[in-house]
Order: sequence, then structure tokens, then C-alpha cells
Amino acid sequence: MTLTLYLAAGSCSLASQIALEEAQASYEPRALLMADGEQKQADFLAINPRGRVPALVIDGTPISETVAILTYISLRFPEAALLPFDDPDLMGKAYERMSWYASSLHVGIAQMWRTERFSAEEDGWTGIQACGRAIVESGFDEIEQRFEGPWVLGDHYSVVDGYTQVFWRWGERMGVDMSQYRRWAAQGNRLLERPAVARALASEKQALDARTAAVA
Ligand SMILES: N[C@@H](CCC(=O)N[C@@H](CS)C(=O)NCC(=O)O)C(=O)O
Repeated sequence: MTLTLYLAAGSCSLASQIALEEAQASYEPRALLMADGEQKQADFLAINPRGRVPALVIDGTPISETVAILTYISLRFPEAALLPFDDPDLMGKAYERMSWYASSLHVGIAQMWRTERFSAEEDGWTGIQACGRAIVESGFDEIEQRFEGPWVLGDHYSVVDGYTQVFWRWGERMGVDMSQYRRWAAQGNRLLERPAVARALASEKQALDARTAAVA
């Protein structure tokens, strides 16, 4: 089986890359330069017609959407126990959380940083961005309040933890005072101590450095 992960630095593709590293999967990371619009170029649109990362190509067949990719990796590498498949209640929690991230919190981020998707009329952008920020900030409060254990799903480390880290990075980028989120910070610190997460972050950087060096 060959696996290729299309990613972009600082993006939500980090969640999929952490999952691949946790699974000790053999995969090729391929960084796109989003600032150059590579996600909208024909060769990538042939992989994901929506022009978004992450995309995971499995033996030539692509899948996109973070929740789908995280599910695929968890099922493909069951020994890594990246989702609690034998616990329906916990699985419900895992999918509630991942669906909320993908359908609401990430969309709030897009309202701020990709406002052109929501209205062609620039006059209305300030309001759209303010609503996006409010969605994100109340979502961050919810993340903090709902921590019940060392990990997002309590005692079970899962792909949801890496996905949650994506939002932490974005919060820092937005200039949110992340020091107010103590339990979330503790989970993030535990996460960063995991060798797989360190490998994912290094690999994300390396893939980007290789691309920027090639372009320079
Ligand atoms: N629903 C998709 C969203 C993917 C997405 O929006 N990815 C962003 C990076 S975080 C992207 O590729 N943006 C490129 C663009 O908007 O042109 C998922 O959850 O994977």
C-alpha cells in the first residue's frame, strides 16, 4: 500500500499527519504552497476538486476531508487504537467532536481568514469576520470546559487530540490569549511530548522547507 498525504504548513492537515505518525504508517508527505495557490492548480484539483488539504492518496485513490481521513487511518491501523471502535458511547463523543470541529469551528476560522468564500461584497466582510471570531472564541471556551481527563476523550488518546491541536495553533495565530485555557494547554503539552507528534511537526516543516527551497 502506498500513502501520500497532501498537506500545507500551519493547516488542518496536521491532524492527519499526526494520525499517520501515531499509526507508524509509511507515507510520503507532499507540501503545497498555499500562498502560491497550488491547491487551486489543475494537478491538485485532480486529487481534490475542492482545492483543499488534507488529501490522502491510497494506492492512487484520493480521499479528502479530515474526519474521513482520520477515520480511515484509525481503521487501517487498528493496533494504534486511534479511535475507540469497541465503545459506542465514546465513539459518539469522538464523532460529535470531530463533526463540530469540521462543520462549525473550522468554518468560523474560514469566516475570518477566507472571508471571500462567504460574500463577494467586501462591504460586509467586517461583520462576517466578527461573527467568525465569536464562533471561534466561544468554541474555545467550550473545548476548555469539556476537558474531563488527560485527553479529549478522557483516558483514551485518539485522533481527536491531534485535531484539537490544529485549533490551538490557529488560536495563537489569531492572537487569542491562550493562557486562559489551562486544561487545554495541559493536554497540548502532553500531546507535544509524544514522539509521533514531534515527528509530525518536524515532517510538516521539512516538507515545506523542501518545497520553498526548490522554489527559491
Ligand atoms: N472540510 C475540510 C476543510 C479543509 C480546508 O478548508 N482546508 C484548508 C486548510 S486548513 C485549505 O485547504 N484551504 C485552501 C483554500 O481555502 O484555498 C476538512 O475538514 O478537511
